[in-house]
Amino acid sequence: MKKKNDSSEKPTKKIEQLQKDTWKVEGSTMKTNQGVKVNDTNNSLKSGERGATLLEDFLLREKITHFDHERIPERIVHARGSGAHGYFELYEAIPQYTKAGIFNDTNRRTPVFVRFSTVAGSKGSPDLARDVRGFATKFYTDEGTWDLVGNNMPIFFIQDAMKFPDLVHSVKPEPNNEIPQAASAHDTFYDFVSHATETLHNHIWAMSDRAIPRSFRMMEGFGIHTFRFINEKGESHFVKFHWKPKLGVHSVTWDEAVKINGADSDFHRRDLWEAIDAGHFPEWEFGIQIVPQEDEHKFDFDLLDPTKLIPEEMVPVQIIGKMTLNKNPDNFFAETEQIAFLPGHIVPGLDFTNDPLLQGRLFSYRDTQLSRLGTPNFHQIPINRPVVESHNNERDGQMQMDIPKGQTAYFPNSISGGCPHLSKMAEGAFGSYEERIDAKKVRNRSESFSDHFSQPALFYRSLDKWEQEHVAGAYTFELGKCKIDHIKERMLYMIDQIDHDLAKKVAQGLGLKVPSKIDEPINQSIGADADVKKQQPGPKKNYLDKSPALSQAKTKFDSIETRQIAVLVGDGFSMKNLEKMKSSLEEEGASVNIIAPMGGTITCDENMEHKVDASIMTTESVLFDAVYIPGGKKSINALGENAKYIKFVNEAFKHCKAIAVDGEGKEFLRTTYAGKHTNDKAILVDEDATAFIEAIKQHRNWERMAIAEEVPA
Ligand code: HDE
Repeated sequence: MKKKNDSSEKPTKKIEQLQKDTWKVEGSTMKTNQGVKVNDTNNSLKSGERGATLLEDFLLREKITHFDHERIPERIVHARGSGAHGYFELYEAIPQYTKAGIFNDTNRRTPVFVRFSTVAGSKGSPDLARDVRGFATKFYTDEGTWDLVGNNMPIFFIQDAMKFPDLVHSVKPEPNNEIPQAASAHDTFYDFVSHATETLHNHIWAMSDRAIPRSFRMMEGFGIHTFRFINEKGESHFVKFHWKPKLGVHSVTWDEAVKINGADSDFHRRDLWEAIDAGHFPEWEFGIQIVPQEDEHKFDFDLLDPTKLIPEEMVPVQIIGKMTLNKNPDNFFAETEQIAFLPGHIVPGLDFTNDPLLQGRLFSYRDTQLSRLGTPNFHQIPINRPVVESHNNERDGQMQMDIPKGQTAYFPNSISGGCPHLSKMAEGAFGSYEERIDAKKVRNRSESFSDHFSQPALFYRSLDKWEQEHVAGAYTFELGKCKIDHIKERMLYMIDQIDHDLAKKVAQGLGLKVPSKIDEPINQSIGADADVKKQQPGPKKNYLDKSPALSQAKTKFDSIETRQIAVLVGDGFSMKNLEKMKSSLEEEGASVNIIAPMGGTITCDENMEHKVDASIMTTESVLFDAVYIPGGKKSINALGENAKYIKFVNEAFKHCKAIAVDGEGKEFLRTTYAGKHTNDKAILVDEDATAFIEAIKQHRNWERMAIAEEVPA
């Protein structure tokens, strides 16, 4: 293991520097942007008390003009996002693979900023849209900034950058009426997906529970493309990057997602903010899948094809580090909105591959920042600055925020002693892997990219029964929202290529039949002169029966940290019971919320007042992970008088959540659907906190799914 610099003090200072408050409000005086003290910011300058406003009012003009220009263009995709600061720590140095400092010094704490996002919706769209989530990490390393701009699914929809505008235009609101917002369930998207079969793998992931996460903190992250590591000897290894959340991978149900969007459209944003604010810092372990250069062609798929994953059962993920997010931004706009991620930001020891999607991204992101942030100097915005000094001969441009000194802005020069001077590779300069290239210039797709059905089928086969049910439900919902029959039928044909039972289920839900053939060519995402036979999706292969790592049923179920527990009470609840349950839940890191008929305070059976967290009229069952109803006769009578409490518990039952009652709570339970199923393992009557905690750890009791359907939505 190499120790490049002394670590413990310096890196912490860097994190502080990056996370420090540069803006102090306390004790400050209001001044204009030119530093002039202001004595009235409430009234404009007028010709007489009731007269016209004067053009000379520079105070008014500065304030209003700045306000008029407060918005910048939102991101074309990934507009809706939330971010946080944190740091990355390395468990194990890997000099055999890469010379990158961040992967060689276990004493470093590398500052990071992470932005999570949905893809399709506008900036103000709700958090629980069925969508892929962006998972973009900026590592402020000692050798320069590295951006790992990934998603929460390990593959992408398309294989070539050329198709990105088509994909995005098809999923965005339809251009004639700008409907629907943040939703893929419409004709143009399925028209595209059903004609471009390469999309089917990412599409089935988008139909799975991965597309409706319980929390950003409970999502995996993936770099998706195959990248390269380069070591000191100049040797290359292929690498795929993984983030594994410490809290496991968990999702909500579709019925909940729809309701959460109404009850709290900031659900994910709030969840991340509140967890960090409360000191429950989210953590992800960092993993790598390594493929030696000589094994490039060993697989049944092409490593350069971003619609394919390498099953973990074939190449294990080696965990080598951990990321912790420990600080919310001070200002959403300055940090989360203005952060600019570029897949082209890499550091020595890393390199790209010829993945044609990655290659296109290397162009696109710089271009997008120019239009979004309006200047080639976007790297000078505080959140985008590297933590190391940078010098070169780039000058001027809009919004130049530095004052470069000296007579020279060119290289070579003698006037400035040749500075800034170049570095040798041995001194840590960036260098590309010297890949041999000897090829014809062509515009087509490699035949090795033509297997479009094997991996969607592997994914579906690897899911548990309840996950498969959710996938079938999602396809049925999405296609049910489409209006054009030939698109639905074409899509059913495609699903049939993935899995026959799945196609039958979806067809039944749609009231249609699975067609046995469709127009040729099946894949129409090809050039006009392309050899159709070559471009057809190849036959479905079965190189692995199942990949358990793809299933959320195999995730971690060992913590209730940050889980939101609703406690339903009226005046007169049993304080003894509540206190006992509350302290056990809080000891495990859960958050206990008192939900009473009204806000303010509520009185327990020992005549003490307790603070109410939310009145039943202002909250919803879908915002919580589990429900507890303590005894107390008067309290239970009050719950019985309010239909919303019954709805609350019925919904918790429908969404397969843990429900615990004690004392007279049993009587209330009888008035709900849950009362009919007390043999359910996540419905706990008069049991102690340990049993309830175990049930919450399981996230949901999916065995309840079939009977939960009885409960009206
Ligand atoms: Fe992006 N993508 N993308 N993308 N992408 C953007 O960049 C683009 C792709 C991803 O939180 C934009 O700064 C093209 C793959 C994330 O700020 C834009 C292509 C993956 C984010 C853009 C892709 C992603 C973006 C919009 C095909 C997963 C949000 C604003 C060649 C590996 C980053 C911006 C953030 C953002 C273009 C494909 C992930 C327009 C042209 C594949 C997480 O430049």
